[in-house]
Amino acid sequence: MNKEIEAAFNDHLNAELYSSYLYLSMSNYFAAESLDGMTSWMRIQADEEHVHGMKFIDFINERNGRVVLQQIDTPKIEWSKPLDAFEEAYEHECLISSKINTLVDLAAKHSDHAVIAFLQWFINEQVEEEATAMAIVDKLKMIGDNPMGLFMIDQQLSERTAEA
Ligand code: OFO
Repeated sequence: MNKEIEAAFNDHLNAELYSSYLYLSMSNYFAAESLDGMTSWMRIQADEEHVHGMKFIDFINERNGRVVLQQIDTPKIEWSKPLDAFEEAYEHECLISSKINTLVDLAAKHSDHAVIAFLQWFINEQVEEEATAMAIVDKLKMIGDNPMGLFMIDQQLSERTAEA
């Protein structure tokens, strides 16, 4: 595996694991707020990000690269309201999308088509994840400070199940 791509993949797998940490932290914030649906939704999101990190690990190993695990930053633990947490989740997804785009550019620079093919799955996933987070942000903005609205969104989010 090209060394520059290997280093960038190691950095990116750290970013995916940080995403998992961040969403786990948000999940615990929602638990403290007794928002069970959001707690569960974010926990599933955290699990998915962990899987994303594992996909990078598997790919690096398959290509005879070397996985180097790095320290994972401590995520924040408090948000002022659910809307703030979901807005931050949306912004974080946009950041991850831009990092994936940079990886694609790097792979193109080295004409590594296998890497580009691998990253294609993440490009599609990010489109979905940005849209999902934005849809929740929009709903939370719509309800404002209405507790009944928050209760209903929380109920809706409790219906999310882990992907098989
Ligand atoms: Fe949602 O970030 Fe992974 O890819």
